[in-house]
Formats: sequence, C-alpha cells, structure tokens
Amino acid sequence: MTDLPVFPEGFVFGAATASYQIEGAAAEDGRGPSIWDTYSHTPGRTHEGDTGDVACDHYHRYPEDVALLRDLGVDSYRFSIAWPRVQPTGQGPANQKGLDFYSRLVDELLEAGIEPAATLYHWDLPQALEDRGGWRVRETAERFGEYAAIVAGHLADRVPRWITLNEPWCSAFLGYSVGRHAPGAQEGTGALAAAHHLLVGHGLAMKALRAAGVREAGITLNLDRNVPATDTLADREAVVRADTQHNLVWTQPLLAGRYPTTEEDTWGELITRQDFRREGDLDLIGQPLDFLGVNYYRPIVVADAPHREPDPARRVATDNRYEERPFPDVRRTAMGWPVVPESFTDLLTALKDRYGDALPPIHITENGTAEHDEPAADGAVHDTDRVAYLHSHLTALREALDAGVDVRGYYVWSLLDNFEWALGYAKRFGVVRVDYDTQERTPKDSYHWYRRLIAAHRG
Ligand code: IFM
Repeated sequence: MTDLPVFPEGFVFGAATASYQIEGAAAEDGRGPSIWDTYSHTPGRTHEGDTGDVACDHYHRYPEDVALLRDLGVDSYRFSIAWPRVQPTGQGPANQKGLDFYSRLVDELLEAGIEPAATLYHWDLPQALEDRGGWRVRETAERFGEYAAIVAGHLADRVPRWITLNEPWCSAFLGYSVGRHAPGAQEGTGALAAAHHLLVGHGLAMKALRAAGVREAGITLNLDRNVPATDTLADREAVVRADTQHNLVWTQPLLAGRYPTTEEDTWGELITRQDFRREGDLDLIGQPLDFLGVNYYRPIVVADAPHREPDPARRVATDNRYEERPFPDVRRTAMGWPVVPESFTDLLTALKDRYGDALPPIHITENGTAEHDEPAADGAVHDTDRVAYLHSHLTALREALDAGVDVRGYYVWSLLDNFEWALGYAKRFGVVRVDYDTQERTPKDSYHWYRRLIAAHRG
C-alpha cells in the first residue's frame, strides 16, 4: 500500500448514487412520473428501451446497500432525492410516503455511522412541471425552492451536507439542446433559459436550506477540462467557447457574481435575444457556498469548426463553432472516454488560479469509470482497469492538494452498477456489480481496493 495516495486527517471518503439510476419502484407509494420515466419509455430514446422502472431495486433493498457502504468503510454516502416522490406533480403538499423513504434511508445510514449527503435534484424533474415548460420557465425554479424547503424541513436535522443541483450542464444542454437526455429537446434560447432558471432554482434552494439551518450547502458541477487540439489561435479561441458553454456559464454567476464576458462570442444572437434574466438574479445565484462539488471523468480535445447549423434561428445552444477530437494515445474506458488523470489535477489547479479566495472548499462529488467487467469463473469481478483508474485519479487529486487546492472529500461514482441514462444498463460504473436478473450484489476488486485505501487512513 506504500504507493497509495495519503490524504489529510478529516478527508471525507464517500460513494455516490442517484435516485432514478438505482431506486426502481417507479410507481410506488405515490411517486409521480418524472421526465426520465417519459423519456425512457419513449421508443428509441434509450439503449434497448431500458428504463429505471426497477433499476437496482434500491427502494426495497436499501438496508443491504447501506450494509455494503458500511463494510466499504465510507465516511459519507451521497444519494439524491426524487422530487416526484416528494411532490408527485412538482407542487403542492408533500407525499408523506415519499419523505418517509428518505427518512428511513437516512436513519439506516446514521446507524451505520455514515454521514448522509443529499442531492436535491439529479435530473428527475416531475413530468407535470415539464408539461408547463420545464426549466425553460421561471416557475420551475420557484417550485424547486418550495420543494427544497419541504425536504430540508424534514431532513435538515439529520443530513449535514446538501447539494442543490447535480450537473446542471446536463439538465440544460443535454436535456434542451443536444436532446440526449430528458426531456429530449433540441433548442437554442430554450436551453439558455433552462441554464439560467437552474441557477435561479439553485439560489432559491440555497435560501431554503439556510432557513432550515443545514450545516453545509453547495452545488455540484461537471466542469470540463477542455484542451486545444493544436496551439493555433483558432483552436485556443474554440476552447474559450467550450469553456463558456461547459464551465463559465455556471462558475461566473456562482463565484464571480457576473455572467461570462465571453457569452456573446459563444452564443451570438441566442444570448442577445434572451429576456429571462431579472434584476437581483445574480445576488440570488451568487450566495456564498460552503463547498463546490466537482465531478470529473475525462478531458475533452477541442478544435475550431464552423457552425453546424448556419441559420441562427434554427441553431441549438451547443452549436458554438467547435468540435471534439479524439484524445491521442491513451486508454479509453467503456464510455470511450480518454483516461488522463493529470487533467484532473489541471482542472482543479486552473479553478484555483481563476477564482483564488473566492473558490470555496471542494468536494469531488463524482469520479469513476465504466469498464467492460464481467464475473470470472469464481464469481469475483476482477476490474483491474477500474482499480487503475481510481488509483491514478486519487493520486492526481492528491497532487492538486499539494498544489494548494482545498479539497475536502472524494465520492466514487458509483456504489452500484446502475441505469446510465440513455445508455441504459449497458455501461457499468459500480464498484459493486449488480446482476439485474437476480438483483444480487457482488463487490468488485475495486470495492476491495477502495476499502483498503480508506482503512489505511484510519489510525
Ligand atoms: O451516471 C452519471 C451520473 O448520473 C452523473 N455524472 C456522470 C455519471 C456517469 O456518466
């Protein structure tokens, strides 16, 4: 174990999941439909028509899953709360049975000595709200603030760490521009409005969490490390547009109190046509964060390119005059993602360089990999590629700490193999294998590796 990275005392080791990806019980105890139920049940949207109807059946098997977390030795477990379990139509009184489920989960975690870390929104918007405009409209942000108040009112006394939104980039841009996530829209201004209303919703949820007296509240972003394909000015400028779309659209309002100065160059007429911003929004969005959650998986190579759609009236928000290129000469995961651990260090040090003292402490709220792992003849899962990925990325994270970045915790994605959104059950990210026919859980070699790493940090 001598080559394993060592983290400071008090560093939080955790594991993460999300409601729609693991819970199942899609129509149980009053849960209403979410946009992901609609999307996954629409033919052609997901791999082999997979849905989250059953997923890992965590709704019924959560005691077994908490026992796996306890044996893993994690300090904290990051899960998300399904809004349509708590408010089946996204508004109005709480569905007590939905709240009771999360209350039971939290109690089970606390009994196991594990700190719960709750995400309020990991993409399962109540379908009824999408029918009224979804994140394109401000009303959804207002309903989100009310939902946050209900949940915090029930759980704030037992949940110390709260995350308002998970990866709003995916909600806004995969959901309303690329169309590869629910609700599957392909729009220009609609996606930019969604991005803004997600930030407003975050601000309203922060106020609700503060009012409930929670210990720590923050937001999780999937920041990208965009690197230019060549050193030409054109490619370097393309990186600025990619950074604006992926990163600055969130970090500037959240951490610098302003919208990105590069937004007009990135979105042109789409952003100048917007009328969704209101006076006071930046103050709401820019409330102090106790921590910033960062999810990291891979870097992206960016090259200058023309607009894919020449007509601005028909252009989607992710058509920003750049294209992705393959990362040369590195291993790729089962997602096709390049494995470049040093990019993880670079992402974090660049964040520190840009925001300095305005950067709150960081929690890595997701990091991990999908691999082609299969059980061996003895039933064990020797996921050596995942072990190598985790080892190299935790080492890269340690280097970021050495470079002065204040990182307080790390959550592996994911505890369980689960529903990987449009890719269904074809991609496995878990440190625990799930047999979807029997629901049997098998800890993989990576689970045992992570367990040893955590144990090595205990006195
Ligand atoms: O599975 C997802 C998760 O829901 C959000 N972050 C990225 C993961 C892997 O794609």
